[in-house]
This record gives sequence, C-alpha cells and structure tokens, in this order.
Amino acid sequence: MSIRERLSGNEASATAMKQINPDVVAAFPITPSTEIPQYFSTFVANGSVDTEFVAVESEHSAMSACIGAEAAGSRAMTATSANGLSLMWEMIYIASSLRLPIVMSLVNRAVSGPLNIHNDHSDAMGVRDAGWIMLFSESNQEAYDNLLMAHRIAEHKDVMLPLMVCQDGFITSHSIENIMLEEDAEVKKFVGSYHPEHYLLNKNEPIAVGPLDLQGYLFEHKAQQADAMRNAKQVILDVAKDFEAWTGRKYSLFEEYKLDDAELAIICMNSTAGTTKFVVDKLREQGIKAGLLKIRVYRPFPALEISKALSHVKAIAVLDKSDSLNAAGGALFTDVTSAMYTHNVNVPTANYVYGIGGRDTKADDIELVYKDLEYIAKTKDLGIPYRYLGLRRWPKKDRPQWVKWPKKDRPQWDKKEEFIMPYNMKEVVATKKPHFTEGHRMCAGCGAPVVARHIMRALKNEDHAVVATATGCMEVSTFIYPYTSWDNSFIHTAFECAGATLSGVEAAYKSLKRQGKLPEDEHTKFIAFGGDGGTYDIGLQSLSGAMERWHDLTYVCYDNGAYMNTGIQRSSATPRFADTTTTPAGKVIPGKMQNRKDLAMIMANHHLPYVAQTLAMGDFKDLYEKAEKAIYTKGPTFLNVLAPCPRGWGYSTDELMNINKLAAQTCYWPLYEVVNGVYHITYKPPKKLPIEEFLKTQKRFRHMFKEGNEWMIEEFQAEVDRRWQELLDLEEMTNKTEE
Ligand SMILES: Cc1ncc(C[n+]2csc(CCOP(=O)(O)OP(=O)(O)O)c2C)c(N)n1
Ligand code: SF4
Ligand SMILES: [Mg+2]
Repeated sequence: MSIRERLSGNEASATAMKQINPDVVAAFPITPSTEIPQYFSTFVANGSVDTEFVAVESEHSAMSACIGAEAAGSRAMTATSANGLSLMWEMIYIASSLRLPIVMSLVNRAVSGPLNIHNDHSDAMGVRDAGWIMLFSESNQEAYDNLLMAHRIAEHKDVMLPLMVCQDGFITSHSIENIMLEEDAEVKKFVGSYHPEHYLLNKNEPIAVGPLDLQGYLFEHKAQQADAMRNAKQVILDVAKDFEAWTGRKYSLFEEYKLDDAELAIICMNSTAGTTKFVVDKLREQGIKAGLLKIRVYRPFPALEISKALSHVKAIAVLDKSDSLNAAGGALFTDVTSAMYTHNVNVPTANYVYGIGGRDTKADDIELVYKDLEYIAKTKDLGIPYRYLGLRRWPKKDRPQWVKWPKKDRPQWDKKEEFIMPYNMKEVVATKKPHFTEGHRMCAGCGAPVVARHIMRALKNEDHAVVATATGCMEVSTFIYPYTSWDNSFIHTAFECAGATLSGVEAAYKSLKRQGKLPEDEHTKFIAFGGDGGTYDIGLQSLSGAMERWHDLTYVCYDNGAYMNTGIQRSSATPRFADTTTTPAGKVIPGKMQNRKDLAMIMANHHLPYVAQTLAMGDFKDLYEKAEKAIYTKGPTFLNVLAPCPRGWGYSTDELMNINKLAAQTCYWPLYEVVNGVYHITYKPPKKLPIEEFLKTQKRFRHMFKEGNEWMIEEFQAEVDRRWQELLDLEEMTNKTEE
C-alpha cells in the first residue's frame, strides 16, 4: 500500500535510493543536489542500507568510482548538479560507452560561468548526446517514481546504458510536496536484483574493460550504443506499464495535457510544466484551445511520437531552459523542429529561452507565450523564432557598471613608504591596507576573513596583486555581482582549478614583462586562496601542478576542515570523528572515520622554497610574517592556515580566537615553516595541552565525550602526538643536515 508523505525533491530522491539500496554510492557535494548524499550518509551511518558510500574528492572521481563499481558487477548510484556534471564530462561518455547502467540523480542547475547556483537546464543539455537515458521530472513524485523505474530500464539486457533522472534545482529539490511513497519490500520486489552478464569480479570469466578502440571498431561500437538507446524507448514504456499496474501512476515518453484538441501548444520539461498546466486551465476557461506537451523522456528523443502528437496544432512554442547562444535555437527547439521537419509536420514553431540562472518564470510569462501563439496562428507571422522570455534588456546608458573600483574610490596610500618587517602588529593594522574590504558576507566569528586580511596586509604598499580564489565560502561571500570585497585584481573560475588559473595569470605576466609590454618598475604578486575542499581534494592536482611548474605565486589554503559553503560535508582535511553532514555521527558509524590528510607536509615534499602552517593567534605575528615570507620568496610558496568555522564546528562566534589558540597549544595545528627543506617549528607550547581542551570547544566532537567513547579521544590524542613527534624529528634532522 502506498504511504502518503511530505518530502522535498531531494528527500524523495534519497528515499528512493534508500529503498533501492544500491551496492555503492559515490558522490561529491554540490548545490542543489548536496542533500541527496547527505540524507544518504545518514542512512549509511545508521545502518539502514547495505551500501558502501564513497565520499570522493571530486565529481570526476564520483563518476569514475561509479564506473569501477558498476564494472565490478555492483549497482552504483550518484547525484550531482551543474559544475559537478561538467567535471564528470569525460567519465559520462566513458560510462555509456562501457554500457554500464549507472543511475544518477541530476538536480538541474546553471553551469558556470559566471557562478550561479539556481535552476536552469544547461547542465543536462550539455550532456544530451553523451549516450545517457535522460528522464525529466515535473514534481517530487515524478523524481521519486523515475528513480524507482530507472534500474529496470538501464539494466535491461537490450539497453545496458546509464540513466539520469533530472529535476529542477531548488524549485522541486528543496520544495516540500505531498508524495506517495511505496513500501520498502514492494520497491525491492519491483526494482529486482542486478545480475550482470559480465563483470570484473567474476573470476571464472575474466574480462577486459576500456580498450583502445581505433578506426576498425569504434564506429560500430557507437552504433551499438545508438541501437541500445533506440531499444530503450520500448523498455521505458514496458517498465512504465508495470509501474502503473503496481502504483496506479501512469507514465509515458511524454505527457499530453489537453493537447488532443489544442490549437496552441507549449513544449517544456520539468517543473515549468506545472505552471503551464495552470495557465492552460485558465485559458481553456476563456475558450482558448491551449495545450501542453511535457517531455519526460528526452533521450532517447521520441521524435516520431512528438511529431504525431503535434501535427494538428496551429502554433507551437518550445521553452528551452538553456540557451545554445546563437545556434538555430535552444537544444529542445532544434530537436523538436528537426523531428517535425523529418516527419513532414509543418507547424509554425517559436523558441523561447527562459529561466536562465534561475530567473523566475511566472504564469503571466507563460500566458504571454500563448498570446504570441494566438497571434502566430492567426497571422502565420512567426517573426524571429529564437526569442527570450523574461529577459531584461538595458538601454546602453543604464547598463550596470562592470565590477571595477571606480578610480576615485580606489584606496590611496603613500607610494613612497618603505616596507619594513614589522614587529608592532598594531602599527601594521593601522598603516597597511588589508585589500580585503568591509562588507563581505562571511559569517560573524568566521576565521577566514581574518586570515585573508592579514595575509593581504603583507603585500608591500607599492605592489599590486592578482588574487585568485577557488569556489567556496570565501569566493561566494566576497564577490557577489555587482559587488566585490577585493581591491586588487581578482579572478575566480571554478572550484577545482585556482592553482592552474593563477598560473596562467602569472605566465602572462612573465611573458608581457619579457616583451616590455608591462612597466618595468611595477611589481605584481600572485596570491590564491582556496578552502580545504578546493585545495586538499578537488583542486589538489591543479595546485600540485602549479607548484611543480615553479610558478612564482603563493597559494593559501584557509582550512576550515569541511565543505562549508555547501553545508558542512567532510573533506580530506576533516579531522577524525568529526560530525559533518556526510559523516554524521550515527548509531553505527561515529562521524568521520579517517584521519585528516597532512597537506602542509605534502606541499613540503614538493620541495618548495617556502611552506608554512599557521593560524591567527595572539597578535597575528606568526600569520603575518609567514605571509610576508611566502609572498616575497621567489618561486612557488604555500601557506596552510587554520580558519575555524562557527557553523561547521559548532562554537559561539566570540570563541574564534580561543579555539585558534587551543589548536596551537594542543599541537593539533602545529605552527612551523619549511624553508628550502629545513623545518622550523615557530611555536612550541610551553605546556602541551591535552587534546580534549581543543575538542570540547566544538559541537562537531560532542559525541566523543559520551560515556563509552573515551577510546576516540585516546586515539585522537595518539595521532596528534605522533604527528607532533614526527615534526620535532624532522626539525632536528633537517637542521642537523643544514649544519
Ligand atoms: C566541480 C564542482 N563541484 C562541486 C561544487 C560545489 N561546491 C562549491 S564550493 C564547495 C565546497 C567548498 O569547500 P572548501 O573548499 O572547503 O571551502 P569552504 O566553503 O569550506 O570555505 C563545493 C562542494 C562546485 N562548485 N564545482
Ligand atoms: S559557513 Fe563557516 S566558513 Fe563559511 S562563511 Fe560561515 S563561518 Fe565562514
Ligand atoms: Mg572548507
């Protein structure tokens, strides 16, 4: 029997995943799909699923791990959005070419850039020809139902293709709606178990996966993928029939809403169909014959069926929530019109690109489209078919200013002032520009702005800097169009590539300087800021490459020990046992189970001229002086800076400095520098405090103090001691070698 519930789209998808109980889930957080792996982590932590959850360090790895798991013979699932899908792109094609029926929940969001977290369909449209079956969902119910049907379709022997279930970011993913859930046992029965014919873990029949496939075969293999996609159409219909018999809910390739006698038709996907139905009803009351064709199955594209369903109407509008930026129209429009052309259906069809970057599309907007269609039907005058709905066009003189400090407001300082290594920090604060202005939107009590400001103060007054950031709290809170908190030049591209982006800027500087295209007496410094996620995890390759190529830049990691911007998911910098939203302290698993990565050591092993670990403590001298050395040491330098986060760590905002101090005094966060391979510990606590002193200040460790969990504190302490001793040894050893 169905169970009536109220769930958001993400909860509904996570619930479907729980009921499907896949063998492996590999995912990486990204708004607005993040909640799916978060909810799922709770199921894992509490033992409600048998799944092995792999909290990977990037989406490329999420899809790679799903490919590995599925090829091994297990059922693998993931969830992502926008830039996450973009980063998966290479693996998306590989998954389908290997004929692996992975199932993904795609919560649609605009692909950068510029950065935006809201809904449009540019992510899905970007992979429309990658060989994945694509199902779209108007509501939370449809997102849930589509997932329940997904494995049956993808794993069918005539199909064997990956499948993505799309829904609109925030609009359905975060809206709570009534939903009918099916019982766990019934879902299990309907989905069935997975028995692949060939798989890596079958030792009786070893197989080879992923060959070099040259001119002799690749064409045929691609044609086989296309055949499988064609086969999927019937399988989708058959599974839908079974689903209807079980739940009473009916699905097809698309839904026709009051279309059979319609004269004016809109075609769209996902949640806009709901708004359109409302408008259709309203217009019908006025005697206007409006109708809707809502695409459910976008790949395989039901070209013939759509053409037939539209052959009787007088005018059509295709709504594209993604722009193809001057192709013949948006992706859905070109699919629909070429399908109609091929099948001899000649109806005037206009394209409306709408809702880009989450721009709200209201019933009034949809009504306008039907009004246009009325005119087109009457006059046969299509006008310019490629149009925009809800777009503001500014007259040139009123266009907003490009983000640039107007010259007159640019901070002034004495250009002649000599930089002296300061020992009175108050003077530094009073006289040196922070370059990181007030008005940023980071939370009160956040460690990151303090860090950024003091690092930027280390820049000589006469020097200019180009600052780069990885996506993360610092970036999204300091550069929200049309405002910026940075008074130097600034660049942000994406989450995973601050190191590579800044190395490009530095390479250009070198080149232009060499050619005499930049003034000889002006100096530019290059400083990147990345959170621990953007540095330890997804951006590690980019950072490592920039350092190894010896770009003259400073990379600062502000380490708050989790992906804070997307809602406190674990990173490889998260300390052991910490409670995060992807490592919740549950009944079975008590928080994050692995120790944190030691990135400062990893960077030291790149044999850089300067690497340091620091934090904002006391008069911030340690932080300031290390920043000054890092910025003014020639070559690649790296700073690892602790930056506590009240939201993620669970402390009151006035505790920030105390927590920093305790991190150093307990040796949880040792302060040291490595200069050309020689280690110097810059702060040795007179009395090393027990780790409890640090742990008890933060809610993320609260469960460690419960009776019976003493072992956690002991093991935590042992790891801190081990690392501290290793550092003491390194200091002794490298200084001896020096002598
Ligand atoms: C390729 C890609 N995947 C995921 C995201 C979503 N995302 C943006 S910021 C972020 C976490 C940032 O964490 P961290 O680097 O530690 O910085 P913090 O927010 O903690 O300051 C994530 C997961 C993205 N923008 N791009
Ligand atoms: S969530 Fe944490 S890291 Fe992000 S701005 Fe707020 S306090 Fe800082
Ligand atoms: Mg972080």
